Amino acid sequence: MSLQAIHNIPEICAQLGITDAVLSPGSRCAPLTIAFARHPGVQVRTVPDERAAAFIGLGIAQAQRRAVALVCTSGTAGLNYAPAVAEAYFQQIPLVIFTADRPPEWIDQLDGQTIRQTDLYGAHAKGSFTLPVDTAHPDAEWHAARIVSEAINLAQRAPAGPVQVNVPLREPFYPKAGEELTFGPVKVIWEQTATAALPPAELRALYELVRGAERVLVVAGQHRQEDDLEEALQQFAATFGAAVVGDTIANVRAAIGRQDVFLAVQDQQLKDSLRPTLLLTFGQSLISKALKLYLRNNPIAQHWHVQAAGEVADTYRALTRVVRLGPATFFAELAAYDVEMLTATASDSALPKYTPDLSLPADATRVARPTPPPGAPTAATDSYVATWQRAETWATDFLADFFRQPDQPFNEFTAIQKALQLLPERTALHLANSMAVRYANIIGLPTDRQIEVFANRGTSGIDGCTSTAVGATLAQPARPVVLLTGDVAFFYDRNAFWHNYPTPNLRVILLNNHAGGIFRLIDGPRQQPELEEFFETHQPLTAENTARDFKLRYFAVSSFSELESALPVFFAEEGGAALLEITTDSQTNAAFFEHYRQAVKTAF
Ligand SMILES: Cc1ncc(C[n+]2csc(CCOP(=O)(O)OP(=O)(O)O)c2C)c(N)n1
Repeated sequence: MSLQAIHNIPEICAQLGITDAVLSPGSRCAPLTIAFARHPGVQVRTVPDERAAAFIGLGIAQAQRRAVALVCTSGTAGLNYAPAVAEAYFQQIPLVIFTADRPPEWIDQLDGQTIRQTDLYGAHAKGSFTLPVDTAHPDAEWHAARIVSEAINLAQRAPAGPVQVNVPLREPFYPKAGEELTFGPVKVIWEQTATAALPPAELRALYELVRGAERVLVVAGQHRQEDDLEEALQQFAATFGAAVVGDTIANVRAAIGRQDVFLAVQDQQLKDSLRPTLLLTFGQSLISKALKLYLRNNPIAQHWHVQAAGEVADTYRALTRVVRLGPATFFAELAAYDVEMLTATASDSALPKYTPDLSLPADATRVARPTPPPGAPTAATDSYVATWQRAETWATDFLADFFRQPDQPFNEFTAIQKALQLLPERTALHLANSMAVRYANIIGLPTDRQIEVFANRGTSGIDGCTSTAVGATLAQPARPVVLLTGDVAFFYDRNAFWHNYPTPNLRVILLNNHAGGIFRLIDGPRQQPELEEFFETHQPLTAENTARDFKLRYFAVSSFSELESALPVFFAEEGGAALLEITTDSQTNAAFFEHYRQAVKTAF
């Protein structure tokens, strides 16, 4: 049987822009493994635990902003990819997954390592293909190559995501001793993405609607950092007097970010004054429960979601329009249109008039629009923005005072606040589920250091947060990667380190409260007698042995003074991969966090 169709696979990957593959060992996958390992255009790494391998692949794809190939053997190997596949699906990260399989006649015949692999990931993959088993005929070889091109294009097409290619293979699997593999020549199919723009009439219609809206609020969901988006948002906000709000995972540096604090207060007057008439959203999920509930519970006249392609969620039960544009294009085009309007001649009076119903609900407090200063380039108002900014300033000041309090018990909330302040320049910050990402979202990040934030919020699993950070570390060895994680998430995913690739730029901050501390902080489990055994799941481990096993410099702290002395050495560039274990008590953490919650309420 010819294996040329298999040898062509890494060649097609390389030609279509895939530079990295993560392999896991097995014999059924040997032809794929050998082809990838010998192809000069793809960097391969091997990770034995497929769950970790797939999350490492996801971390690499995230960091490089392009698809990564995964290769595993038949049987449960591919099933172990499933958590990362689901995360990639909801976070829209392209993965091309090659699962080796037995030929169809041997499925369900009591052979080992054989399961039903067709469409293995079901609704959590964008597609599933099966390669032909016998590819000796030129048409079959062309068919196989075409499938691989189609799979890669599908994975990368917006919204990006995971795609499975099941590869049934018959023995013999191995080339003869000394046999050289040839890669191609093979035909690939390129898919070109057009940059979308709105037809002029529609752009004008949207412009008029935004211009007519009394209070415009932009809420950014999880999104990659993008300079052109940042710039477009700033222009848009300045032009229309819009407020821009985003969680840490939205990666919009100029956004208002302390909503977890000021929206937690019980002040309906404040909430009314912040309420938009037009809500514009883009990106994926929010961390801030306070913001999500606020938007759900305070009816909004119009909600537009801006997303070039793919399904759109009606997260706030208010969705009235979907705009099929990339967010950077949308915000830039509307801001630019405003400039055109202002420079237009009197013939503009012939423009069609729009009279959108964007009025505030009768019960909302109105905010007066100030007169723009003479000569101002736009007719925008800033008073609505100022209301949000005042809340932001209040919350920032409140937090600074709160964390400065003397005589605090050693607790993880304050420990994180201290650690985040010292993050190195250009850190890729990976926040594990669940309290790590929540604490960081409340506290906020230094704004002067170009920090980019990642979190597995597609499914909010605790099962691959470390592996994802390790993948980022491998993909960007010159960039500091800091993982902030709880102990259950950390010990769950220790196989993230179980491979032979150095990660000198990785710094893991482990918040070890010997439990799933979140369950003591949320209403429901914390009131139950089953809390400790069945929700928090107390565990006695420390990470010292893990650090020794995987050659991570190990720092252990259990007081503020120890933490403060350890942090600069821990973060220092020289020295290599390090793990800082911050040991706290979950009851103290819960009491301190409750103290914070009460302080917010009473301070406002
Ligand atoms: C795969 C998976 N299993 C279970 C959960 C439910 N869960 C959410 S948070 C959590 C505990 C996490 O504990 P830890 O990592 O110590 O962080 P902390 O709660 O202390 O912040 C669990 C079990 C999940 N999110 N993902």
